[in-house]
Amino acid sequence: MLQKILSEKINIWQKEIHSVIKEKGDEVISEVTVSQAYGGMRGVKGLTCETSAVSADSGLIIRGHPLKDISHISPEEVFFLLLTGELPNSSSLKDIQDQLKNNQKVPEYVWRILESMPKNSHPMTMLTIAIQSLQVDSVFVKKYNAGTPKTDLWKWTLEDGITLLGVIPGIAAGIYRMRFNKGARIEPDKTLDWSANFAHMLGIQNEDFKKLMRLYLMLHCDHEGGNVSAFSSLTVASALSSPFLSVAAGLNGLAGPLHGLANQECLKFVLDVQEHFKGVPSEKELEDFCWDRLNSGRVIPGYGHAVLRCPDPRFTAFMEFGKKYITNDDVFSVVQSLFKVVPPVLQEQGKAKNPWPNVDAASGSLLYHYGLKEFNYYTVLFSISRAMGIIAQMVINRAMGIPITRPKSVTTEWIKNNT
Ligand code: AMX
Repeated sequence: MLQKILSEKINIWQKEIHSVIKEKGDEVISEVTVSQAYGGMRGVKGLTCETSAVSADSGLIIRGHPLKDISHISPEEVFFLLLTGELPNSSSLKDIQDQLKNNQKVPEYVWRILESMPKNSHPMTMLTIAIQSLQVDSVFVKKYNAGTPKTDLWKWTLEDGITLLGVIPGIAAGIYRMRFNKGARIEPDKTLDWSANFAHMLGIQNEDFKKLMRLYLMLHCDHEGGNVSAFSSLTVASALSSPFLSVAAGLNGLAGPLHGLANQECLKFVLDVQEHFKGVPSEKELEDFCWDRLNSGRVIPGYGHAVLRCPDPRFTAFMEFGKKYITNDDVFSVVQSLFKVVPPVLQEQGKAKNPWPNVDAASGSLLYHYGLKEFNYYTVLFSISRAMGIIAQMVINRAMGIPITRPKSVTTEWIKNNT
């Protein structure tokens, strides 16, 4: 059903894009300065992304819906929205949920590979190796090798993408139980939705934690096309590498401390505050603590952003969840106090362009509350969710026939002689 809905839309989108290129192909949308060429291409508009956009003053917008308006929808619904631009009706939702359930079974070779890795491997290394190993069963590769027309490649990208989304919660939960000595793996439960089944396989049998997983896996799904994980995945996919190799490439980027790994740092900071004061400090104590940290040349984790200039709506959604479901928890209380204290401190200091919290300021405290205390696992949760956005972007890029990524680089000598 999803494939049929997409086929119809893709025909329309292809025509629209062809006419945009025909009418506006020579219009200039961005210029590049020498500083930008040396500075990670920050701010250069050189890509298109249909699934989502990030606005400085309102944050993530998914297919035209500001995140704050749709933070209640499930990950399965957001995946359908990312792909098609529409929210699913009940039969489309059931169809996508069934497709995910039909792909829950983790192949035995994945467990053998994971079991043979060093016991202290980072969970993200384990996850991306497991995903890469699934390449052996890639339909995309089989169809490509059989000479499938280029115009059909999106269909096999989608098929592999759904296989991956079906299997990734089981792999991730298996990694958690293996890596942190939680006991035997827990079999999937077909009566549960994608997020609740993941919580079940982790071994955290708490109804509110299942709700948190639904929110967590929805909120991290996509953040337009130029962030490290999406951009890396799409670059690899543009060479027609399989969706498994391409998603693994992006998630290896998410495993970097400047990107997805930042969430473990943020919780560590909150726990340091709690440990330092043996509980929840007063606002004045917290303010002094933050100034001491800034004056010693360190940043306040969880605050600031390269693009946003407002509180991240994903942070707001997590705070609303915490206020609704969590009481008498020192760690969450510290997070709430930091939200009162840090923005005015950063504003007074005057360095950070954005004094507001980002997504990572609250998420760790909620996971911690429900007993998921292994910080270095948190980026795996982010990865399960982000795989949805990456796969949706990949399907659309294949359908639109976006060619291999190949920007032009220049040497410093060239810049000296030509500018
Ligand atoms: N605390 C203290 N100083 C901060 C700050 C913070 N939270 N955020 C920014 N600043 C400082 C910068 O270090 C920089 O100082 P400098 O001029 O001495 O180098 C100055 O303010 C200007 O930085 P900026 O343009 O506002 O930010 P940026 O785009 O360069 O960096 C980010 C953005 C997120 C890396 C930065 O705000 C930061 O380090 N925040 C804390 C760490 C964090 O929360 N990371 C998670 C990011 C979310 C994510 O992507 N997962």
